Amino acid sequence: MRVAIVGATGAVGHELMSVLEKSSLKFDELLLFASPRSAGNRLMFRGQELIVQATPEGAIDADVILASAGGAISKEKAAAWVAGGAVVIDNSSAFRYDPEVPLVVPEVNGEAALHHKGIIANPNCTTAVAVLAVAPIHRKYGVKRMIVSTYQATSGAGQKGMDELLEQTHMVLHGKEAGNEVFAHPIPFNVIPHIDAFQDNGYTKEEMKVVWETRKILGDDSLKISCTAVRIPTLRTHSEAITLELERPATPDAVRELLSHSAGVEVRDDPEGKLYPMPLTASGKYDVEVGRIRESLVFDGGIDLFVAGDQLLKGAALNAVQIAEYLQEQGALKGKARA
Ligand code: A2P
Ligand code: 11C
Repeated sequence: MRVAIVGATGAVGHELMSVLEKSSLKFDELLLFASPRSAGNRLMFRGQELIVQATPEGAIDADVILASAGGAISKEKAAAWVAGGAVVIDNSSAFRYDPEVPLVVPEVNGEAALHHKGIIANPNCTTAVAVLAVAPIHRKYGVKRMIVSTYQATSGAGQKGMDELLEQTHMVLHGKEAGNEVFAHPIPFNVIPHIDAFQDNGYTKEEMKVVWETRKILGDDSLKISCTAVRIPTLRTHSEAITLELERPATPDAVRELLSHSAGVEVRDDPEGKLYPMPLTASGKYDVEVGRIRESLVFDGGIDLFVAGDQLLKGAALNAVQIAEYLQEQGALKGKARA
């Protein structure tokens, strides 16, 4: 069994390697690919030095390809990777809305992965983090309407996003004016309600991804969802305030109890003890923290909550590796014979 990472030198690539190191996925060899700029770079994996290769034009001789080099690369190359016999687990948005491509969060709809035709899509990180908390509530109480406001870390824009936060904060602290290249405005000491391109309806693409992807993962096109996505000056972990209108009334205690048994979720909810989800505590964690669970003051029987999830992990690298693990556990991932 051979696994390849395309985009190994990026922020998600780095996390993919660290998640794979600890993963139960059985494989014999890991291949690393990035742009030609990184060819020849050496990265450590399980005590061994691996050499990064330039991503080839055509097929890659691997059984699983974890792609995290952006949508353009995935669009250009995924067909050749699939034709070469690999299962592609794609982190980009390139194929998420293709009805032929399953969009998978294993704790929620893992079974969908078994119906792939070569490509499985990993959701947008904001969606993945939200859906872990919302899916169990949806199953038990039926979500009718969902309103989300996000607080998204700079690593959502990759390594260059984190670099811009650190470099520009340093500028401000040394009395200089902050600039911006990655973000629409200077990010230090600011919040920016603009992630990805504005659409005709006034929402950004990031906000619409939450709408489209949550519906696809939960398998419910009737769900009404609205999102405001905001970039904040943190390094990692996306936080989200979520309001849910429900078909059947829930109580905060019942939701706390339900989520305390839900996979991928850590209930962190003791306001008196100053215990609630935060990037400071959620970063580096596999589980998504959920807290501030309370009765909605707007929707009778509805629920308000706050989540914080390390989006480089559950929103990207961890989810991708979990999909591969799930396929292997189900006997749906086999290495091919090689000379
Ligand atoms: P490189 O480091 O060589 O530029 P991030 O999301 O953190 O910005 O990372 C993007 C990842 O995608 C990096 O590993 C980057 O490699 C890789 N990448 C960028 N352009 C290409 C390309 N044309 N072919 C393959 N990989 C690419
Ligand atoms: C961000 N959520 O925080 C975005 C990054 O669709 O995979 C992930 C984009 C995507 O900027």
